[in-house]
Amino acid sequence: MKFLPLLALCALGLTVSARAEDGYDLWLRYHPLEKAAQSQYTAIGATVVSASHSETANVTRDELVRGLSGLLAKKVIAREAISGNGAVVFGTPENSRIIADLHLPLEKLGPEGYLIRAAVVKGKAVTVIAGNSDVGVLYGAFRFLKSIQTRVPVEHIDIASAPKVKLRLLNHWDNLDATVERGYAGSSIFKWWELPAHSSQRMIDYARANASVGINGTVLINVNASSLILTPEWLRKVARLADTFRPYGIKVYLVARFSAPIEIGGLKTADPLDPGVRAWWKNKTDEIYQNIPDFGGFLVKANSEGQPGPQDYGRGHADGANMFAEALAPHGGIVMWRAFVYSQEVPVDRVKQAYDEFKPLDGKFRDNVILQVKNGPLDFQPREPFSPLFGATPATAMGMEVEITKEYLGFNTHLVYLGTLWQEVLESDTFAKGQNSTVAKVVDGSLFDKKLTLMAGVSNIGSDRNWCGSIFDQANWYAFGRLAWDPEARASDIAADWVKMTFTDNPVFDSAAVTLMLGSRETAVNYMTPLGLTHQMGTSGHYGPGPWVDNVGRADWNPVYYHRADAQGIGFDRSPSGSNAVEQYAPPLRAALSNVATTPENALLWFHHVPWSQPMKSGRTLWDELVTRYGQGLSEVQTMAANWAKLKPYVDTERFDITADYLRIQERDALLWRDASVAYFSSISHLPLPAGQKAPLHSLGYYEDLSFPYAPGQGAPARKIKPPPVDDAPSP
Ligand code: GCW
Repeated sequence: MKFLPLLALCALGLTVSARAEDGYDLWLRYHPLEKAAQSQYTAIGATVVSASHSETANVTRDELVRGLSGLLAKKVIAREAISGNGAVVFGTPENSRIIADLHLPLEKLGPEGYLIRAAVVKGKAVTVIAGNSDVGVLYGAFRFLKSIQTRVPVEHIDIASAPKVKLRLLNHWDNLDATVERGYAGSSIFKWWELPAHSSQRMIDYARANASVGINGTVLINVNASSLILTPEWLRKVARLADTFRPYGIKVYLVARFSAPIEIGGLKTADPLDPGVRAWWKNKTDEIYQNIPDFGGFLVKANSEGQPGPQDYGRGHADGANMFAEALAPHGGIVMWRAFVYSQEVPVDRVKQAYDEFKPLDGKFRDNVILQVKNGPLDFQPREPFSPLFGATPATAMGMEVEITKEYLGFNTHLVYLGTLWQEVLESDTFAKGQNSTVAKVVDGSLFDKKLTLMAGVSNIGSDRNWCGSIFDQANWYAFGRLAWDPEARASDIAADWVKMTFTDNPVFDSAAVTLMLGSRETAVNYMTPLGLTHQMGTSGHYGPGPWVDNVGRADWNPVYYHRADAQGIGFDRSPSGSNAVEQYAPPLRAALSNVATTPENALLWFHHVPWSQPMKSGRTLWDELVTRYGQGLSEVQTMAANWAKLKPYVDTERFDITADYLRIQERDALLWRDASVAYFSSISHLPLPAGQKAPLHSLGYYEDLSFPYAPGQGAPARKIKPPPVDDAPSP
């Protein structure tokens, strides 16, 4: 940025960073607050006080020193005793005399909660950050810094917070060769080749960022797993990472490939009831704990999409899960057993299959097993109803898995804030125990009084300098952590905090950026899959539109399976006259969803096959409404891009530009989605476009011929390569 314009902006009171920012610092930038805001915090002195030198206390101290000196633009030093007013004192009653003597109400905060309070110690005004464990205190330190980053007054601060969910985990779908399944931010951040000799600074920064939002565990490898990770050489690599993450309260977990006893153990079977197999897993688990004493446990994808599992031996999911549970129990480890199972051999509506499989197993799992259920019954679509498994298994611990990486939502280039999607699911009422039995209450364990609770997020982190492939995708990592801590938190509050911490505290910028984020998911639904349509993405890559696709080997991987459009209408009949998937929901919902008139329009085509002529709330017919929604999605992206352009004066060049460029890509893609979908469905409905709606730019054949063999995130090399049409072919 040139000198003169910068001066002019300063004169206008705008805060623009003169140096380019690449996003590496995430929401932990700690740039000096504007002068006016700094004067709010003059009571905070220049010392950080702790008597503890545990690894976690040391990183807490360093974070506070770094944060306070950055934000308040002054020299802050660490001490062991209070020397004057304004000290920030942190610790637990065990490691700090000062905190013990204050007799703070810490009992209800559990092992990871914190209390931040203004207090007077020996006549000096101080701020205390206390908890029952060092990690709780670390979370408190991040919260204190957040208060300043978001310009909350702290003079009379009195905040107590404890996580409502026990396991707040990232799931990496990272392969050992550094590719990332469904990853759009470069290659894996885990440099297995260099481990265990070298663990980079980036691993520390990764742990810091996770701890700052309360994430306390990470599954390091893809659920489509390699057994190799369980061999001695690789376990040493894992142990080095565990050592790096430990000070930040982050445990490591691994995926257990069901067939490992055969692949690396030399056994003839992996039958979970075979004594030799059970002994093998017990020994393997003991070996893991010798390397990593606080190892978290196993995540397992079994009998799903070609992965091996207990059903290969005629056994059930509970047999498989309990075998691991038995091996882990003596060490305090847990099993996360995925409920993402479906089979084309089963002639049942795919979205019913997980419930059919697991509902009868309720109560059959050991105490250290938790079922990990995707938020919706299908597969991380732009919109799905909540999975009917939530609320259906009172005797089984159940956690929720969401996808932070945007496999079905335009990868890293589309701006889609997922906080609103997850909030919509979490606040859905399952009616499992009458009204207000929300999914959040299943997830936080309060509905069925469960102690083992879990939120898992499929990571969007990669080797890109900005971590997530785009600046706004960082918000999804941030929001995941916040919602895992408190599943009843509001997506709008989270977005507002993130914007202030990531960019600036300028009300003009903040309100425009938050508005952009809050509308973005509905916009994507509109241009991709409006009115309850689902899984209309092209084969394999899942990026662009492919509503015509009907040639993939298994029926339920084809978009035509899901939209079921014909000359009469469109949608999947899941009412009692159709697949009757509605029966899996509790009675009041079941009744409402069985009927077109009482099904929310945003889920209409998920539950019903509806005539094109059906009148909608807008007064339009279904056909006209569908076409209108696609167009609306496109025009909303155009508005997003125009609104972002207006924010240029408030943002550093690099972060402004990447976002502006990506919005242009999103606009191009929204047009493609709209035109391709309208072209295809017109060919089925044979109806004219509603007045004012433009004809697609190209013929249907043009769109059908597009192919994107190199779309990232697919892992395996492209199966079919076709040259793109010569004219203005979009690229993925
Ligand atoms: O959505 C599908 C993805 C697969 C993924 C699978 C799963 C890891 O397309 O890439 O595999 O879900 O969740 O297991």
